[in-house]
Amino acid sequence: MTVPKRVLKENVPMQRNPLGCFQVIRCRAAVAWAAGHPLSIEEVEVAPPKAGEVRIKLVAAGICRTDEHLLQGCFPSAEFPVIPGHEGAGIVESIGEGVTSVKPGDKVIPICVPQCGECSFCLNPESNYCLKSHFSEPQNLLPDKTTRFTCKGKQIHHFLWMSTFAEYTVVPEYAVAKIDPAAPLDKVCLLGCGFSTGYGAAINTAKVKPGSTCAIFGLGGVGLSVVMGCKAAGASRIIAVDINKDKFAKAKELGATDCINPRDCQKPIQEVLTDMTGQGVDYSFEAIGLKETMIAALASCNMNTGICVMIGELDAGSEISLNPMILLTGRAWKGTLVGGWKMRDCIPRLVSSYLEKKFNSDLLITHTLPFAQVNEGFELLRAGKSIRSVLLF
Ligand code: PAD
Ligand code: ZN
Ligand code: ZN
Repeated sequence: MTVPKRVLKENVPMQRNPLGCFQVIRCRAAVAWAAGHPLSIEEVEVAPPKAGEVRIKLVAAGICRTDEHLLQGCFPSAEFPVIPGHEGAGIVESIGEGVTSVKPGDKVIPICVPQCGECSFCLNPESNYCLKSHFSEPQNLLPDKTTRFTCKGKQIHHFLWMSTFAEYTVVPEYAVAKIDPAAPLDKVCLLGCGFSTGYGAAINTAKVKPGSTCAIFGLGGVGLSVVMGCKAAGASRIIAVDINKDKFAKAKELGATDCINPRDCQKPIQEVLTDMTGQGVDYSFEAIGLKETMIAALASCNMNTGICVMIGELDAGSEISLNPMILLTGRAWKGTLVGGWKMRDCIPRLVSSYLEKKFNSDLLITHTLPFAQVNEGFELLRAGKSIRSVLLF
């Protein structure tokens, strides 16, 4: 019996069996079988979406440092084997029962902080932290506590409900943002995490004011997006800090006024920044994920009105010890998840701003690789040679 196949926009085949039910799709995915091992490109089975779920054909996926934390076994609550990846863009292939906000053929970005729209945090206009987020509910399995991925007879875990290092993935409807059909998916995939996180950390979390002074620790895809956000907010001095001087040219191109390598300094970087600015910067951002740079970023901002935003992720179980006097004089220490955006509402708007050329996140893409070279993408990240590598499926 032949399987009826309907071809959707952009040639996405809908995989239905003769009874009209969606079929399991066999496709390639990058599987991390255990921590500390390279990814392995495998043939996996991707089950059809259940009620309230969406199956997406990925077109492009960026590599973020958070995926590296996962591969090294440092991500809280992750479980192996797992399909990593959380910065992707694709096309809806099929939808489960009850899904109304997207349909097959729609261009989408899966979002790593969901927006259920119903919990008290989703209803709070000041918050983007949905109670269905991974700190509340592990996202190693889909919300019904089962996986849609199998490989060689084994169940494979999801990552943040995204698992974008696969040709097809299944995510809950409230973790999908529908975007403008004109958007180039190989570029706007960065809006799924890195760009939105950094840009939003400046605009939404710190609320950088015009004429202010900012310091950004770490000039990867996230930190450079903070530089772009500070510039867009009208900061007059943007000091970029990194131990890799090869990042400085891009930082300057994106708006940094000064670049500093702490290893070239005779004093601790917080003292250097305080000397440079008088009382410390108005806003500091940590986009690395190290205890010492988190403390240095906090100490670099003005002791009275300074705001320090923590973006980098520490290894699972890490703790920071701090003299509370550092906060007593009025400094504020804040964290941000994907830049404070309510992602289902805001990612489509950010995509529109991208299309209107209000920012150029393409400047963060240093490498474009075929999906099969995913390990090469991680090598470039580890060697400090890439900002963002985008994998194409
Ligand atoms: P990246 O590895 O591309 O960039 C990190 C940068 O930090 C590199 O340029 C390094 O050279 C630099 N660096 C390393 N050590 C030091 C040091 N001691 N002093 C100064 N600079 C240093 O990472 P990324 O930009 O993809 O991600 C940055 C962090 O942000 C990482 O911890 C990631 O997990 C986290 C992140 N958080 C969120 C969130 O929602 N909070 C989202 C996305 C990424
Ligand atoms: Zn919610
Ligand atoms: Zn990320």
